[in-house]
This record gives sequence, C-alpha cells and structure tokens, in this order.
Amino acid sequence: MAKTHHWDVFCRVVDNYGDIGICWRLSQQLVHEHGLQVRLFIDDIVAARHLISTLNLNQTSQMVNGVEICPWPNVSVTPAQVVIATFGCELPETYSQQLAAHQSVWINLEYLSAEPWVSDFHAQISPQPMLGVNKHFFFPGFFPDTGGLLRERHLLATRDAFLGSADKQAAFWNRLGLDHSILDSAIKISLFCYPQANIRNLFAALASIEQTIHVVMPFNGDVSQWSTAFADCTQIKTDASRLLLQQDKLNVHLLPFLSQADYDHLLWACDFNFVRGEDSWIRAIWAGKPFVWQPYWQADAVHLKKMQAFLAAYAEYASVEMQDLLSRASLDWSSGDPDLYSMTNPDKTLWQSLINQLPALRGYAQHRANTLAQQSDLATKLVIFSENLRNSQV
Ligand code: TRH
Repeated sequence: MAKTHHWDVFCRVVDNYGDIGICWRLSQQLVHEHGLQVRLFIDDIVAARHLISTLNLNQTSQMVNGVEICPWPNVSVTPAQVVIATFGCELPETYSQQLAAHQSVWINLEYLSAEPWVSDFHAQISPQPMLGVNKHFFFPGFFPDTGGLLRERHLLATRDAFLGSADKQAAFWNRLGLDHSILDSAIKISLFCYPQANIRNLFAALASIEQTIHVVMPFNGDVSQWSTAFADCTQIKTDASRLLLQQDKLNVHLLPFLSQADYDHLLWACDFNFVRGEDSWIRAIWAGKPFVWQPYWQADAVHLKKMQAFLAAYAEYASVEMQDLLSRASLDWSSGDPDLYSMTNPDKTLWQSLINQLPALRGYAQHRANTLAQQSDLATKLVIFSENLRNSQV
C-alpha cells in the first residue's frame, strides 16, 4: 500500500512547554524526513508561540516550516489517514466520529517513561466500539521494544560540528550576550527547572567551589517565582529581559527563553545541564553532556519512581560510584519543597563531587548518547507502525 501521506497531530497544551515542544519537533520531522503532509492542531496558539515564534496569532491555519498549523477544530474536519493524539488528548467528537468512514489509523502518543511496564503497554490496542475503530498506544522509550526517542536524523552530526568549532561556540555565546573569553575558562552549567528544585542549596554549594562557575538560565515569565531560590544572591539587572545574580564566585545569567535550536546549542556548549519534563530531558541525552533531570512533579512521589527507573536504565553501565553520585544528585534536586531544606548546612560535598567528576561523567554521557542513538528514532518507528496498521486493515 502507498505510504500514508496525510497525518493529523493533535496537541492540547496542558501547561509549560513540553506538549507543544514535542508535537512541534515531531511534526517538522515527519514533514522533512518522511515526506508527509502534516496538520498540527493546537488548542492554545498563544502558548505555542513561545516555541513557534513565527506563528501569526491573527491567522487561523498557517504553514510554518512545512507544517500546517491549525486551531483546534470546532467544526467537522475530514480526518487524515493517520491521526496522532498526543499525551492522551481527547479528539474532537465531530472528528472522531468520522475515523471509521475514512479508515483512519488512530494512535495515542504517550508520555516518555523508562519504567519497565512501558514495554508491555507499547503498541497495545484499545477497541473503541462506539466509533467502530481501534485506538493504538504508542509509548516512547529507552528500550528496543518501545517507541524510541525523538531524534532528528542529523542531530548528532550537527552537535559534533558545533563542538568541533571554537569559532561556532564563541559566536553562540556572543549571540547570547555573554563574553565567550570569560566563559571559555569557566565551568558552564545550564539551568532549566521547576521552581520546586533545590536551587538555593545548589547555588550555595556552587558558590563555595574554587573554580569559576557560570550558570545560564533561560526563562519566561516573572522572576519573582524564583525569589526563594535566589534569596542568597545579589541581583544585578543588566537590561529589561536579563538579570545577573552573583553569590561569591558564582555567576547566574538569566536570559530570555531561547529557540529550540539555540537551546540545543546551550546544552551542547555547557559542561553540565539541569533539565526537566520530557523534551529538554531527551535533548540533554543527545547533547552527550552530564545532566540531572527533574521530572514533572506528581502526587505520591510518582515522579521519583519515574526518576529512579530512568537512572536504572541510563546509568546501567556506569560504575557503582557514578551511579550513586547521579542518584544522590537527582534525588537532592527533585525531592520536593526547598523551604523544608535546612540552609544551615547545604549539601556542598555532593555538588563538589559532581564538579570533580565532570570528565568521567562527560565520557559516560557521550557513550550513552551514542548507544541510545543506535536505536531507530521515534518518528521512524511511528511511520513504520502506522504503515503496518494500515496494511493490516486491507
Ligand atoms: O516545559 P516542560 O516542563 O514541559 C512539561 C513536560 O513536557 C512534561 O512531560 C509535561 O507533563 C508537562 O509539560 C505538562 O519541559 P520540557 O518537556 O522539557 O519542554 C520544554 C520545551 O521548551 C522543550 O521543547 C525545550 C524548549 N525550550 C526552548 O525552546 N528554549 C529554552 O530556552 C528552554 C529552556 C526550553
């Protein structure tokens, strides 16, 4: 059967940026690497514009980088051959009622998890007798029997070309308004986290370390949400959208939110990265630099179970000492409300150990990026999965 050319991707923005971040990245990859025609239906165009900066809020449907961006359909829209409902979003009723008549393949793209049960649930079928179709579950994952990880075809080569060029890295830092001659000799850390992260303890620990450290923190919104975290820093306003925080030898640069491409460059250029949620987590893996991931908070410490499952998978080949260091750092970072942390004795040794171990941690991160990149990427697996489903419908 001819390749299915028309795909519809549905994105309901829950909060933050990951829903649209992943849908936008996937949609572009389906167009540019798999030659598909993709409509990306988004329910919150304003939120989407944080990541798709050229979106025209006054337009309804519009083409952006080969993807047709459409508002959430409130009238009957004819379903495409393949329909991707992301993160369990409900399809519009007028749309789902037409799926059977158009023999559309309906796939639910789920959230990423390293938990073992994912392999059992991946590719499972959920019959929808009222609609006369089946819904198919597609779980991203770290193991060959899952849906894989989002990764553009040339990502690692582009990363290596950037890391191989001091000029490209200098130009990047200068474009961010940071003096590369200062950064070149310093330890560079990127910070993207939820306000619940144990930032005060981290900054206190980094400020007490002998080496010069620069933290780069792209952010959107009101800096007051970070007041607890920044309580021990001197704030120097550099301009309307930037802030420099200093604490002893530590410098923290708050910058406007970057484009996804620039954010990748930041992850590549830094020596250590703090990431969160889902998409930046995956991007940190491909950066091949050491990182700590802060999962999206969930009740009953479910997010800590997800974190431990990830560490078990990711650090499987690391030394016991490295596994212990990554586990302690991840737990310190994601364990909850920093106001409960006693600031009388921040755990400086933990972060000092991590800084001391950067060369070994980097070698391991490069190794894991390369081994995980040997698996097929998520978009490719999704295309093959949908083709097999359509062929089985004949
Ligand atoms: O923003 P997030 O916390 O999104 C979260 C997660 O997706 C989580 O799984 C979901 O349950 C929750 O939303 C509702 O983190 P995430 O997934 O890393 O998405 C951030 C996106 O923003 C990602 O595509 C990277 C991008 N980004 C930039 O483009 N520029 C930047 O400067 C930064 C810091 C991030």
